[in-house]
Amino acid sequence: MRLETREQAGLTPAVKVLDTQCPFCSVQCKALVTETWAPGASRPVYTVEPKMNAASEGRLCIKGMNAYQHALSGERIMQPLRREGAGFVPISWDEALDMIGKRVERLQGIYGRDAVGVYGGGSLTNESAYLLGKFARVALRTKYIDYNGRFCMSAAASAGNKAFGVDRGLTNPLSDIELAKCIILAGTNIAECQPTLMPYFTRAKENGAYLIVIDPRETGTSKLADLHLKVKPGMDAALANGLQKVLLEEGLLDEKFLRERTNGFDALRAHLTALDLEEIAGLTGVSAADIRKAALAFGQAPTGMVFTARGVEQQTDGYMAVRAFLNLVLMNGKIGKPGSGYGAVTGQGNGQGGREHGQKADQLPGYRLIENPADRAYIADVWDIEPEELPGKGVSAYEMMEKIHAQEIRALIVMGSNPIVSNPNANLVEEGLRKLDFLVVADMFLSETARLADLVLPCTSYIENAGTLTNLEGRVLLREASRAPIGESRHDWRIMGDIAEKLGRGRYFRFETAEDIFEELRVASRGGIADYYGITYDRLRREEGVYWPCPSTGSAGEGRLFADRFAHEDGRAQLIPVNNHELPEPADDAYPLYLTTGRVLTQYLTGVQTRRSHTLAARDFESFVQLHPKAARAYRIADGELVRVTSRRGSIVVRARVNTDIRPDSVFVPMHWGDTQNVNKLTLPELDPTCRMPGFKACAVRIESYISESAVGDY
Ligand SMILES: Nc1nc2c(c(=O)[nH]1)N[C@H]1C(S)=C(S)[C@@H](COP(=O)(O)OP(=O)(O)OC[C@H]3O[C@@H](n4cnc5c(=O)[nH]c(N)nc54)[C@H](O)[C@@H]3O)O[C@H]1N2
Ligand SMILES: Nc1nc2c(c(=O)[nH]1)N[C@H]1C(S)=C(S)[C@@H](COP(=O)(O)OP(=O)(O)OC[C@H]3O[C@@H](n4cnc5c(=O)[nH]c(N)nc54)[C@H](O)[C@@H]3O)O[C@H]1N2
Ligand code: SF4
Ligand SMILES: [Mo]
Repeated sequence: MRLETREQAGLTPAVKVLDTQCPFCSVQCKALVTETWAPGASRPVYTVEPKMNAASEGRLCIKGMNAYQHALSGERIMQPLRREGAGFVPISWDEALDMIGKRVERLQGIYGRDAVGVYGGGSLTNESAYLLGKFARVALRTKYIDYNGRFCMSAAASAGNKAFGVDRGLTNPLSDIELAKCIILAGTNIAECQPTLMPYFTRAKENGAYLIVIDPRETGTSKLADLHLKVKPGMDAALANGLQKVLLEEGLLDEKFLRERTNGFDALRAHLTALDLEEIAGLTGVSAADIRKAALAFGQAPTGMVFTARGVEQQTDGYMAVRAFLNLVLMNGKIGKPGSGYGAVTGQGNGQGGREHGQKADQLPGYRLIENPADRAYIADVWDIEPEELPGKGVSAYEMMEKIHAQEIRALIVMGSNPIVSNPNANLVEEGLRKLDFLVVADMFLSETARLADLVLPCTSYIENAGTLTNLEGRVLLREASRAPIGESRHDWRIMGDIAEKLGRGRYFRFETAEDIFEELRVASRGGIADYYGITYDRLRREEGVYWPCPSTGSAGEGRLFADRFAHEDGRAQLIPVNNHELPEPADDAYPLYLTTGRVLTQYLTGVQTRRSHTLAARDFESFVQLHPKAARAYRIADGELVRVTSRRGSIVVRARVNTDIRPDSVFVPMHWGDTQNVNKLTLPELDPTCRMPGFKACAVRIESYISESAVGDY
């Protein structure tokens, strides 16, 4: 007879440790989730502890600490769901896959292959993001694929590509931050959005760094600043022009660097000379004295770094606004050295890797271009198809929604996004998605978008799904998974393979593990800008992350870029004159306030996951509108009351938070809530002409008390 162990006999707790990584932001903090079954207990207890790794240095924020709660939530979808009337019925995978095969074939038969679109996300692992691009082009053979990163990284990505010849979030490793003597944080709220990075900035301050924050609001980040420039929403390009003008006037230029390593300074000089600082002060709402103070601090510091995030980038001039900050860095020669560089603070967990391997409308793996004949030939060879079989380029995320609305796209497969809440001009997006002949959503939960679907496919969560993710530094990390998929949920990459089989294209998608896919990705990215060829799972296990570009298994990967040359063919960076932005929708008598949008510490994106974590939901259960006491007085609104916020496109109702942290001419609403609190019902459909980024962060609104006039407070 076999003796029971003490654990099997229920005498000591059964303990299982899951070695994992937070599913949320771009820092990708490592964590250990421990599941303990006490003897006789009916459910396990979970504890979470941070795990040491180079980026997070062993920290975790409140979202990472509580992420396991959504993964283990009773609301997880356990089986494929088919729409029936107003509700859903569970069906088998066989039925679900059959349905996809038949509907896709029928719709493509009638309307052509491009009638089916694919919409991905920056939470997907590199393996799934890579495969999604291949799935669209090889299984569905459609040109329409794009992803939510369009709303996130596209402005900084195009600016990096044009200015430097490459786009990688940070040009320097995080460890360089403490070497910077002046740091500009423009439109980035690190304290709430990448909280575990804050110690890098506090260490820099301890080393004597001067910190400048550019944000229309006082935030957890600006509280650390030596100088806070409370810019008017959308006016960063003008502000950055002002900073450059002062550098020019004060002779704070790195002439040698400009001569030897850049192109385009003469045109930039002429442009800056013609600008007027007082006019810029008027446009930006920042005094000329403060602009001068900031410019001198940056220009005179021996080292310095500039970081931008969505405050600067989610504008209809996002691309040019980032270019303006890159001009500033280059004019002063502050790049490619220890403690000097630029960073676009990446957003989603795999916001970096998710934009490198083919989820974008115009892209093939390794940052290759779908319109470039050599790139097409290379990838066709890796995929074992003819180059002519590859479709051309499609359109950006929001433009796909317009094509859906116009019924040019008749079916959509969504993987890793909740577009009905996260797209601008959400009313039009919802109208469009309702018109689709066939909407398939792969998700862990019935998100607002999944609720509209014809078919919902249950995918695995971060603790079940192994794969690589690339953090904001360009460091590739391996997320292990030691928990089996719950219910009948399947990994995203498996779902794609299963659908491909039904479409008769299965032979291109027969992978057993995520590592098998990574092995193909390595080859597909080889020789591209984002070269992962030298990275293997084995190395990732041993080395706790490897930076790209990494062309060979012997290569260490590059932590700091541009020490000797930029990635353009001539090795030089490109400067460019940038116009002061004109807002697409200036405030006027009917819509007198600027609405800007963003994030709070406890919630993540459209909140589908964080609202299902009881600890996080309890902290911020509903949305709000932040407004200044002056605005509250003018529009007779009391703190805590319900307010209707209206733009030319729609209206929402949220609770007032009145405080002096925000400019009197602006209001702020977070993006984490859907339905009647979906701030994107208000935002603009206009896109940046270069990168197709929406202007999420500046449109005109009016506000009024929702309940009654009698609730007016006395300030
Ligand atoms: N807690 C939390 N963390 C997150 C996320 C989350 O949802 N929740 N999302 C992740 C993702 S995907 C992303 S992209 C990042 C986003 O990270 P951030 O870009 O840092 O976050 P946001 O709050 O969108 O915007 C940053 C700041 O820009 C300011 N801002 C608004 N308009 C303007 C403007 O016109 N100019 C300037 N200079 N500033 C302006 C806002 O007041 C805000 O404080 O965060 C990641 N981390
Ligand atoms: N007004 C306004 N709008 C914004 C922004 C803003 O600042 N203001 N920010 C924009 C930005 S930067 C971003 S990144 C977007 C993001 O917005 P969305 O793309 O909508 O991102 P999420 O809310 O993370 O949606 C992800 C969905 O995928 C599911 N999911 C999570 N992980 C996985 C996975 O591994 N596989 C699959 N199949 N599903 C998964 C989640 O449950 C959730 O339903 O929003 C943009 N919209
Ligand atoms: S949300 Fe970001 S900072 Fe917080 S634990 Fe997760 S990865 Fe780390
Ligand atoms: Mo993002």
